[in-house]
Amino acid sequence: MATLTDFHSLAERVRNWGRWGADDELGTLNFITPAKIAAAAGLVRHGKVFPLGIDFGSSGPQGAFQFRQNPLHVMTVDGGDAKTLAEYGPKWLRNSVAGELSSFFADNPFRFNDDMIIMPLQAATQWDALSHVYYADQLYNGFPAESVTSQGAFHCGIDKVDGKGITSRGVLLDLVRYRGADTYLAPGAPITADELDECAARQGITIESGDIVLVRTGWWDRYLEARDGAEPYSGLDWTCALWLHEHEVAAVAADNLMVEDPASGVDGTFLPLHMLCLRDMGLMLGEYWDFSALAADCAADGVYEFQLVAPPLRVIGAVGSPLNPIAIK
Ligand code: UVW
Repeated sequence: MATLTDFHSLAERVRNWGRWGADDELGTLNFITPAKIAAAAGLVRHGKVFPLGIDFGSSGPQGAFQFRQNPLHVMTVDGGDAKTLAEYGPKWLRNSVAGELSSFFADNPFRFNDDMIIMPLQAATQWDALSHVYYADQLYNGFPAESVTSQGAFHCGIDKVDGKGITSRGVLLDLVRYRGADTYLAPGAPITADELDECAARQGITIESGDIVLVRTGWWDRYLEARDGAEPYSGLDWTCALWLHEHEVAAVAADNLMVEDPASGVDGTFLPLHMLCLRDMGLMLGEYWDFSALAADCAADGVYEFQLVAPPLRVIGAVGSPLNPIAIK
């Protein structure tokens, strides 16, 4: 087991503070250059589209933690309303929603349905913004922790990365096939940097500056069988921070709940890779992505690179965002 001293020494090696200027809030997304984006578009050869988002709804994976709930989808106007309110609305409630709707529906053929969703931004397929995790009272690039207020994050919010898209060359590292696992990686065996290199080599792929690396652990496939959000899993060992740093990876996403392995690996800390990536490196993490269909296609044609298009929602000051990323081959 590593110590906090080991953690701080790795933090020193991977820290990108000041690398792109004192005001920078993009972090490793700076590795995604215009040339990189143009080259990534050139990876589209067949017009095959793979949505990588999970369902947003009551069947989601939340429940393991009390502070996060599954998305709540609520209809605010529906077909029953059209019939009933047209007839009864004005009689029931004047100057009310019912009265307003009845005025839309009465004496004309126009009908519509509306809905809304209530959810923690971290409940399903998501990006963690750089303000999501920090330690020692500082966010990425030294911004003060108190700049994240009840009104949102004034620094390192998800809105700060809007200009980057986010789009780049995506590379899938299929650790399930690499380890020869059935459905998913057995819990208790963190993925090491050597395995990432060996997996890439076996897939015939080179990790390049500005890539967004997708790590398949098979956990999402396991979730769909077990329907248990607390299902144990394996993820990246905390020391993979150095691998991500040395390869100039722009962002990393996984098909599990936290990207990193739940066994911290550092005595006295929780989620050390989160702290190193988000706070020290300025590297965003994607969680609860679904790689099943993409992985099957990559195994079939042997091509593990593609254009990845993964824009977050522009929620001002949010510390994360839901999204439906797509890979295009
Ligand atoms: C935390 O780090 C608390 O959550 P997540 O795994 O969603 O990033």
